[in-house]
Amino acid sequence: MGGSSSSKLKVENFDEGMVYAFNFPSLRTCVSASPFGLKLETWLRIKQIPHKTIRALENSSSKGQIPFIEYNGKEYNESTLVIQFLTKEFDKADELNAEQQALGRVISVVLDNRTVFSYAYYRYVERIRETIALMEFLPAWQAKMFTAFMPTLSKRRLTEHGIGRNSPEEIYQIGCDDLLALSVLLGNKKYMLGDQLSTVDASAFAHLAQILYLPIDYPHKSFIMERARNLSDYADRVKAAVWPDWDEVCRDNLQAQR
Ligand SMILES: N[C@@H](CCC(=O)N[C@@H](CS)C(=O)NCC(=O)O)C(=O)O
Repeated sequence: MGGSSSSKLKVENFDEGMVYAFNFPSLRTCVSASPFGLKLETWLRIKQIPHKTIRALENSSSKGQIPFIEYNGKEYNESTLVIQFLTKEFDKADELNAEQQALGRVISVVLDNRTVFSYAYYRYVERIRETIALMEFLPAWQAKMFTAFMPTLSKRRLTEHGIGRNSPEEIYQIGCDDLLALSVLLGNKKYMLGDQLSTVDASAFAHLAQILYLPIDYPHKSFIMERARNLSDYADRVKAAVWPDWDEVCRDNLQAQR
């Protein structure tokens, strides 16, 4: 399950029992531009699992993606599988009944596999220049290359996924409808499934952070502000509880890149 051989380890002198989480570098206003990387880091914090984050552009898993972890000499990848593995390894199951667990899973699946592509279309197809400008860690040549190629590559991927076959308006409508459903499910609750943070909050927060905390005027952002305001309050609540050092993490990491 998501494991690979120890021969290509990035952390050679690892501490036994320490989770090394690989993520992208931070942006000025968001700990990671990868919703999946932010989801994993947020989950590690919620569950208070000993971990160190390695933020760099050049690392990717044996499947070619971010995030992934190295743990006791093995790589584990695919955020959902990593979380499943660590849940067992550290005995950190959510205190939820079976129905709540199932709901949490379904919410994460929608966000991770559909909603994300709605806001990604805006970010990587329609607003690529603005998006790349936020990635201050990119060397100039790479920024130029991504600006030139990302819209075409993203369109191709999103067409293969299916959502990209729709018009931009339809793509945003689909994403906003997902967010409306999330808002209804949240209602007046503190966190997605009650008073305690659980795994689904890592996922919901990570996606909302991409929409709300990047200075990009996604249609999804105005939708949340006008029609699903509880999601913005919720994201701020999770941020305050899990990431009280959010600004420092962003700032320190920006400095480290210079
Ligand atoms: N299903 C994967 C998705 C990971 C993913 O899409 N990562 C992106 C960054 S947000 C990535 O590495 N993209 C590079 C690529 O796919 O080539 C997970 O949950 O871990």
